[in-house]
Amino acid sequence: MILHVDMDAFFASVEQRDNPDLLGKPVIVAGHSSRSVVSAASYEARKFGIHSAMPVFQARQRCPHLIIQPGSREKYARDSRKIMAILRQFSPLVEPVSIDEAFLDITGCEKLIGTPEQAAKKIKTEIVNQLALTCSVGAAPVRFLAKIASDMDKPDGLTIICPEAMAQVIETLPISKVPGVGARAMAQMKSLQIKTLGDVKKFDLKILTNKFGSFGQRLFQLAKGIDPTPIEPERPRKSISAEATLSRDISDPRDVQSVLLAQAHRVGKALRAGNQKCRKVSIKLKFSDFSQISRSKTLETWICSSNAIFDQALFLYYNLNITKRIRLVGVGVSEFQDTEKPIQRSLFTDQNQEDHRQWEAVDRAMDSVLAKFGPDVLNKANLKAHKVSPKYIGELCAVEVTITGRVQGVCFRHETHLAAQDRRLSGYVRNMPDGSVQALFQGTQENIQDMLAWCRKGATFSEVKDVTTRTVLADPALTHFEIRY
Ligand code: TTP
Ligand code: MG
Ligand code: MG
Repeated sequence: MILHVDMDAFFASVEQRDNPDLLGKPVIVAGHSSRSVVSAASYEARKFGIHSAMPVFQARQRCPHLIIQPGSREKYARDSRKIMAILRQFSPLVEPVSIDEAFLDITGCEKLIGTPEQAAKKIKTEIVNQLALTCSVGAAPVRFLAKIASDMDKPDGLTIICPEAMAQVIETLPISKVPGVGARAMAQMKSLQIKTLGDVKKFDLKILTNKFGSFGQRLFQLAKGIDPTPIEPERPRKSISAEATLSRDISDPRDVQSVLLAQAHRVGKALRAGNQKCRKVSIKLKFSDFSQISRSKTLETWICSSNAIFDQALFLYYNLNITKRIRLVGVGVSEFQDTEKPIQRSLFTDQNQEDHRQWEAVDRAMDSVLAKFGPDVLNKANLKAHKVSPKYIGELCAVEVTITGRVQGVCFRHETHLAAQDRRLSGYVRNMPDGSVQALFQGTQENIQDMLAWCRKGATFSEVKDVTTRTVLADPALTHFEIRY
């Protein structure tokens, strides 16, 4: 049997425990700014419809006497470690999956800890005795059902799905409760008239994989009560992410770029600290209307430099063509490999890879300086602001430009991109194998001249040696400015 233990209103309960004045009251843990979101809500606050991820101003509207606690991550992490240590007394197979929850495989431990019900009760008592906190426990023959069970009777719950009851639970389990079924999958579920996990069995594997890709295969198995994911005690981190709710909504791509850069730095630092490389980068954007979107990209190479992460994040961002105002920006990485493992390199020298390796060296040097002298000695690169130029008017001219010097790199291309966009230019920028950068600028004579002046000054971190130009025939089909890879 598998147990899943999840603390009740974790951050909020810790605050209530440490400050008895808060007991029985609607409490949330959140930043104090009106733009913050709720991290945790006490069960008293939930009666007002308040939940995690809800904006604080909305929570306040629902409950004017709401108590807002800033919280302390370190304190919660300390308690989390104590909880995991308790769980390890019950089974060697404990897999923490977040700060407040873990799976335990207790198969074969019956002699020591009793039936699943007895074990769950002992765990609950031990956590109350040692930490004065309650948790909810689910027990089931398979992992995903244990997690679902722990959520069935919150708070202070105990739900056991015995092998005989499994088929019935699956039959009636709302499909939205299945881990991995998000808003996008739900729309497809609706079109297939899948309401419960049991309904999935009406479809054959081919249809499911056509609709849902590899997740279709997993759904097919789950519907049959099979969850092959084992409980792995030292399960390595599967993803690292950093996100920020902004102090004001932004829409200027340069502002978005700056926030993406900051998040990419945070993620990159954590990745390198764990001696890992990743090959999947994702971004998450939340808009002023609270809708959100996320996109990810799997690379062919393993990366760990902040700039390589930033590069991919920017690529994803620009591909979305966002026009809405943005309130939250997040960057994440996943699909890890240890740095020590030999990494297959491309047979041909790829300029992007070369960039990544150079940036990785810069980042590692920065990490060690920061670790030694504190976070204030080095400043993050600030992306230059560019003035917005007059509107595009007049005849279409085209100039091919070659820029030499220390010019290649992620930032250079993207800053050139932004500068060209500001000047209403179409065309492209790309790295050349000889180390130079080639660009084509199309627009008005005046704007091209302005752009060339910008090129001579150069982007952040660059040292421009020479800018040569060649007038060429304009290509009216090129209506945007693009980064060519
Ligand atoms: P959860 O276990 O999802 O929630 P919870 O423990 O607060 O409440 P429940 O009783 O329903 O389990 O998350 C654990 C902690 O993680 C939570 O207390 C605060 C933090 N957290 C956030 O900071 N932001 C979030 O959006 C969520 C969901 C959790
Ligand atoms: Mg919890
Ligand atoms: Mg949890």
